[in-house]
Amino acid sequence: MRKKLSIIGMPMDLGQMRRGVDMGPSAMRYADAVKRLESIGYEVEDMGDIHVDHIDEERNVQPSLRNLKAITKAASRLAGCVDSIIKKGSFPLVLGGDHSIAIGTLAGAAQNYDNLGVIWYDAHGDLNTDETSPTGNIHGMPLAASLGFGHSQLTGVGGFHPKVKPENVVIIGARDLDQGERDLIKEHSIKVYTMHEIDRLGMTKVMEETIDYLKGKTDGVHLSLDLDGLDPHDAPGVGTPVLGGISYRESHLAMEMLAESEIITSAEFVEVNPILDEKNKTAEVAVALMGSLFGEKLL
Ligand code: 6HN
Ligand code: MN
Ligand code: MN
Ligand code: MN
Repeated sequence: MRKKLSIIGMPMDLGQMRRGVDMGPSAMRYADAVKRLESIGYEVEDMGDIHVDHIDEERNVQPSLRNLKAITKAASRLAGCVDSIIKKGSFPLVLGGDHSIAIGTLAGAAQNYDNLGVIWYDAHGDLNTDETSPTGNIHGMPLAASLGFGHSQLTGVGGFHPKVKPENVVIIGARDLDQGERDLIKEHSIKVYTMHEIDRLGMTKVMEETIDYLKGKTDGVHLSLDLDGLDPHDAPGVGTPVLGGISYRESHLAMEMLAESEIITSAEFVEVNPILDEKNKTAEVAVALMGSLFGEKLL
């Protein structure tokens, strides 16, 4: 029997201030995500996009949590969809959209595992709360919310919290962390491979350690891949680029090692912004990385 994979688009841009990231799912579809995954041997079902309100009813009422209402509404819809995909025995692959969507993806996935692991591949920690955020943008808060920190409307998506435990999280690629995020990382001993460790140890060692760290103690692992984890040279179409990132080749290696490990049970590719991109390059990079994550072989 062929393995099943279900794609859901999440055209969300309310978690940050730049327009265009809501077109990320279209850009990745245009870069032939479905065909690529089918050619690896998956039975792929494209479920289309989750409805996201264009504008929040309470827009700018709460500058420390912009568009809270529309984001939590859409996150709940996504959570239900991800949960049902897992329950029917398929693999959920979510196309973003800004990173606030991870609140919904993780809420849906976590209903199916007692000890969900998370790999957060990102230049940022996304560990802010409304109290620590320098911007009020919710795309900087999804990992905190999933750990149970922050506003109750964010932590409560799906009706339970936390979705993940701090000891089951690994952040890879961090190079822009706010003070509140650093404090949270230290206080809860979250495992982080910053660019320093990636340079120093090499991606092979980083991924070996990550897989070892999560393998024994988790019963499922979600990959949340923010394209800004990569260097802006390789992935220019993102809203919050940070120089000195992970290369395209290192990222392929990371995905290939995850494919071999067979630990990943759900995934999302986020922050692709076609308006800021160069000829759909970032969407193409995302789809190429999906190829490696799902076991594409050169020979
Ligand atoms: N992302 N730390 C900054 C903030 O606004 O909280 C940037 C967050 C970026 C979030 O890239 O998913
Ligand atoms: Mn992010
Ligand atoms: Mn980021
Ligand atoms: Mn920052």
